[in-house]
Formats: sequence, C-alpha cells, structure tokens
Amino acid sequence: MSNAEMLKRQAAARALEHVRSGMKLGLGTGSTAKHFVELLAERVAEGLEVVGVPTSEATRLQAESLNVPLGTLDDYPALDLCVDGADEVGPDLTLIKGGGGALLREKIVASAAAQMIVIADASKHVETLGAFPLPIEVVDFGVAAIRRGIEKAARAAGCHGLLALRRGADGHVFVTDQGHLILDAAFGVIPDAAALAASLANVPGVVEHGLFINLANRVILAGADGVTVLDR
Ligand code: ABF
Repeated sequence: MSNAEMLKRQAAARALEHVRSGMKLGLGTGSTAKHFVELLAERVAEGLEVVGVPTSEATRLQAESLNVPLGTLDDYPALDLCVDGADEVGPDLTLIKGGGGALLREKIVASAAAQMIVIADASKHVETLGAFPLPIEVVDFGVAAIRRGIEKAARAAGCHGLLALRRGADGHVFVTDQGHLILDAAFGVIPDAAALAASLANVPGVVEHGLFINLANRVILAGADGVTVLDR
C-alpha cells in the first residue's frame, strides 16, 4: 500500500473507533471512505451490528460485496453518524466535497446524521478554500444559461474563475447518480464560503454545490507526523 493510502487508512481506522453496535451509519464515497468501509466490514464479520446507508452507487456496491448490511435513507431517515472524505477542509471545518461526483447524496446523508466525521490525509487541510475546483451539480437543461447564472452569483460573492463541464475518463459528459451534470468552478480562492453558498442556492438549475458548511463535527487528518483531530 502506498504511503498516501496508508494515511487514508489510518484516518479511517480512527473514525471506526466512534462506531458502536446498533448504529445507523452514513457511508461516504471516495478512496478514503473506501478504506473505512473495508475496515467496517472486518468488524461486521466479527459481530458488530450496524446498518449502512451509502452515499453513492459505488459505495453501495462495495459495501454489498463486503456483506455490510445496508438500508436506504427512507428506511432510516435519522442516522447516528456519517463518515466521509473531503477534497478540502477549511476554517470552521467547512468543506469542499464532490470531486468524486457524489456531493448531492453525500450532503443529504450527512444532513440526516447526528454527527459527521470527515476522514482525510493531512494534505486536504487548507487555510482558504478554493484551490480545489468547487463541484456544482446542475440539471441537464439549459446548462449554458445556468453557467451564466452561476458566474453572476459567484461574482456577487467575490469569486471568479472558469467553470468546466465535468467529463469522465472516457470523454463523455459525467452524469451523477441522480442523473445531473457537474460544473467544476475553478475559483482559486473562496473568500466567504457562506456568502457563496447562499448566492449559489438562488441560481435556478443548481441542484446542489460542494460547500459543506456546519455539517462536519470532527475532522480526522492523518499525516506524516501522526493523526490530528479537529472539532467544530
Ligand atoms: C468524497 O470523495 C467526496 O466528496 C470527495 O470529493 C472525495 C474525496 O475522495 P478521496 O478520499 O479519494 O480523496 O468524499
């Protein structure tokens, strides 16, 4: 396992210490969350009784293949804990998420959980959000007009940058699990995440964006010098 993967696994292992039998768990998406699901499956095989609610089809398939009991958010609308990764962790544990394309389900599941723990390698911790392009999920209609709306809303929040329609490795337009498209906004710097979030929420056609504000309660960062825990 590469050093980077070892760090992700360390963060995942630390998050697993918060899991108790009987919990209903939101299961995140991405390579770090994948480690968490693998470790969780080991504990389930030993007798831990939990139910997972996956945040993506990819995670659902992984968890199913490892025999982690699953339910839906309709079955369990109130979760005890959600464990997920992030693309950037900024001040006040505000996050950029959605690099993996699952931001909509991730935000719904995180919002349904009493606690959200984010796991990441320490490189994700930043002083100012925005170097990672902000994923914005939009409907599949009038994308050029939606893009103009986003640009205007972003300017009002002091954000400027190019918006790229996300494509998959095969070159085709990327479609989310919910059948939407993603515009990745390369702002570079997001001076006021709350202002940007409020502004984007008013753009018709924007389904959701990857700014997670006041959702993460704890962030577990694994770096070369050990594990750091940040609480909000
Ligand atoms: C999910 O996976 C996303 O919200 C985020 O985009 C990504 C992080 O992936 P990784 O853990 O592979 O860096 O958590």
